[in-house]
Amino acid sequence: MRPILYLATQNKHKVDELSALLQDHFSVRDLSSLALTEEIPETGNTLTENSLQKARYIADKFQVSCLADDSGLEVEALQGAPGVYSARYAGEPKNDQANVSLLLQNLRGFSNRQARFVTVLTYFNGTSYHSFEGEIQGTIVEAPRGSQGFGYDPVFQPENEARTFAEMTLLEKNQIAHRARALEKFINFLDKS
Ligand code: ITT
Repeated sequence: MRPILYLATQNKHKVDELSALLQDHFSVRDLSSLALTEEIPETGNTLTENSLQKARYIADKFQVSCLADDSGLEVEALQGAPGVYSARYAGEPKNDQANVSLLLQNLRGFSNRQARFVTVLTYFNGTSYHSFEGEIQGTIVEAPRGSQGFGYDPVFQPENEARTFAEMTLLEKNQIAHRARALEKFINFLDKS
């Protein structure tokens, strides 16, 4: 029987992407079966700190094995912004469209559109915490394209691709993206331990 793994995220799109990649290894659960009413806090200064904080929060509160995800988009011409502040780039409450609009506005006039997406996954196995990082390089396009995915997907075009992430299916994105690359490291770790 596959062990149960809770996904310590309140982002439904992350649940979809992670579940598709984890189904052979775990019986994956989202947080809907746990009595969580508040937002999971993320007050760290780095993706790694936030990822660990989210995993700890769910593990401490519910005593379950879990996997947390903190991700960010780092844009070269903006000195790495929005980075760890990607979710709230345009302020509270979190809003994907407002974040994308602000990003395009702040990049207006820049010829350097180089960016990278990074995910840090943190796994709690019942006794210890383990983090795994994945990244993908790409560029920020001039105007949003595509209707799939979420967040910054309509403006992020991965390297060696003519489409943005939002023009790809979930399966196509999952073959190359930052989250999938972090997850591959996690699976390798599981296979070795
Ligand atoms: P949880 O904290 O509950 O996991 P969140 O949406 O707040 O969910 P993050 O703190 O990791 O997640 O925020 C990252 C931001 O970057 C957020 O605005 C996302 O929409 C965006 N983002 C994360 N992964 C992405 C991806 O694969 N494609 C596009 N945008 C993404």
